[in-house]
Amino acid sequence: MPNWSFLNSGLLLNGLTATSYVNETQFSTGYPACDSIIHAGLADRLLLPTDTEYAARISGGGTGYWSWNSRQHPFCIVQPRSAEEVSKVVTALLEAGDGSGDWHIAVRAGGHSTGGFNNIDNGVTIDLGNLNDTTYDEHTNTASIGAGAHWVNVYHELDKHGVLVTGGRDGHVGVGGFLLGGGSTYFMGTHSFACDSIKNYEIVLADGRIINANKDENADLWKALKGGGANFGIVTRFDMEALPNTKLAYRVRLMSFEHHKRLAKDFVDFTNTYEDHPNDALVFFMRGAPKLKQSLMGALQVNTEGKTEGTGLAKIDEVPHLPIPNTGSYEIKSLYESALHPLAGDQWAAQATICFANRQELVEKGIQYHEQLVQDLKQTVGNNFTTYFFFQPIPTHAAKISEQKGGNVLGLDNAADHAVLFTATALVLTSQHDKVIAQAKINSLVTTLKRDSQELGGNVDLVYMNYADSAQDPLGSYGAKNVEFLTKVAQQYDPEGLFQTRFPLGFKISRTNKL
Ligand SMILES: Cc1cc2nc3c(=O)[nH]c(=O)nc-3n(C[C@H](O)[C@H](O)[C@H](O)COP(=O)(O)OP(=O)(O)OC[C@H]3O[C@@H](n4cnc5c(N)ncnc54)[C@H](O)[C@@H]3O)c2cc1C
Ligand SMILES: *[C@@H]1O[C@H](CO)[C@@H](O)[C@H](O)[C@H]1NC(C)=O
Ligand SMILES: *[C@@H]1O[C@H](CO)[C@@H](O)[C@H](O)[C@H]1NC(C)=O
Ligand SMILES: CC(=O)N[C@H]1CO[C@H](CO)[C@@H](O)[C@@H]1O
Repeated sequence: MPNWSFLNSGLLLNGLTATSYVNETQFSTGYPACDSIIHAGLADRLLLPTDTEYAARISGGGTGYWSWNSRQHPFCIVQPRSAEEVSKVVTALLEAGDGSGDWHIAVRAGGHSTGGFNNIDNGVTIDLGNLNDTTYDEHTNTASIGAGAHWVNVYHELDKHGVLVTGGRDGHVGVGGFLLGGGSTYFMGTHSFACDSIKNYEIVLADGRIINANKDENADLWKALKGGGANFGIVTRFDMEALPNTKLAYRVRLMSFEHHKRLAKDFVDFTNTYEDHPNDALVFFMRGAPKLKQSLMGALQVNTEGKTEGTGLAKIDEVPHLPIPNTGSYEIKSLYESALHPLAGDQWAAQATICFANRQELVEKGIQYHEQLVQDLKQTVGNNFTTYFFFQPIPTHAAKISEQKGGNVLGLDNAADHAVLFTATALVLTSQHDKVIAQAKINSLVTTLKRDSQELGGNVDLVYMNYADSAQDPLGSYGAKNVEFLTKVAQQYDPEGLFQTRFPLGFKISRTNKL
């Protein structure tokens, strides 16, 4: 007798979770790719569009994506809980088809990137959110961190052991994407990029193998992963060198626009002398909004040893700040506490980045272009947007620290000048159309500023992956030698190029504008 029970269960997905299908192999989710996960024994790791958690995972709020840019709707979301399960998922999905129908695979860690790299409409999203364990081994002073964790949870766990790692500043940012792109932190002056403190990567390759990459084992892959992005496999765990859990001196100050020239100079001086005060951190920023008469100038000021006086920030401290609640005075707090107030997302986000040499006239141009952008967006986008421009120092001595720790692929090794990492961001509430307008304005502005830097002899090639728009070429910016190296390593660990083709999202070495 044929079993017709699917008429009132399997065929109509209403209210059913993937688990119901486990023993009913004649029924299909409707997608061979999702069925392949069931056949691999991972039905209860699957979220189908009919599951309530599926919608929650895609929307904003606590568990969703940071920006609306990532609200694609995959065939299904798969949430592996171990490296072994990631391996099974990768193998099942790659065997499920060749993608000739143009379905592909996305990988999500913390979900904070804004380039549309972490979710997919036609395809399956591998969600690493359950790989969120943090453990600490005091014998080796190593923190082992799951790729899907958020920094605030990492710090909370490490706090219990009296240690920290040089991770993200905003606690809700994810570990995976952040570390694969480099990682700019409060510890730039003493430890350079976050990726430079990674001792070992556990990674699942396209052929399903789970391997380690460190200075002794697969050392070429270890180096390539330090800034090389999602080109080699899925990293499941990062083992990082831990530091004593010092208290930070932390404050955010907002200042009147009238001080902008003075602040540009102070920022440049801070960067020029960074090596002499390496425990300080400064993120200089601007904030604009349609209702503000003038943009605000801002400084996020940190000393990682808890000092509030006699630091490299003393000159900036002389600029008076505005009496705005929750800003102004120093707080002495742990890295965990400082990560507790993430920047709210739930908007469309437009963003692009370049670096330039640490020259006051280039910082001032950035400031001037910010004011133009705000006027432009008032005309085009209207009343619902916020702009942020960020300026962060990358001193030449940081590259030397990276080198001592085994080197990364960002291409800063022989930098003659201190660099300024510049990011232009606009958050838009109204529509995707308005976001595209804002993105075009930002890309045009960044192109102009790049040209200015070239004309003034202040060009720095680096396009920092973690802030880059999908139209930019961060991997290409690392220089010919690094592009060649990354190409070789990708070919060695993924000979079929599956992380270039079946995992097409993000910055791919095969698509780099070769120098
Ligand atoms: C509010 C905010 C604050 C930020 N602050 C900082 C900062 O202080 N310093 C800084 O450097 N950057 C910062 N960023 C940028 C941030 O580093 C990037 O957005 C980064 O991509 C976030 O990582 P994620 O895991 O959350 O991202 P996701 O969007 O989940 O991942 C980003 C990309 O990496 C890939 N990926 C992620 N994990 C893996 C993995 N394990 N294996 C293979 N591929 C993977 C994804 O497929 C995707 O393409 C900030 C961003 C925001 C929105
Ligand atoms: C599948 O069938 C086996 C054997 O009949 C049973 O033990 C198991 O519980 C079933 N699994 C599910 C998820 O229904
Ligand atoms: C890890 O993720 C699970 C499932 O999303 C969640 O319940 C748990 O609280 C998370 N743990 C940590 C330490 O963040
Ligand atoms: C879509 C949206 O958020 N629209 C808002 C834009 O701003 C005006 C004025 O602040 C609001 O009234 C709208 O609701």
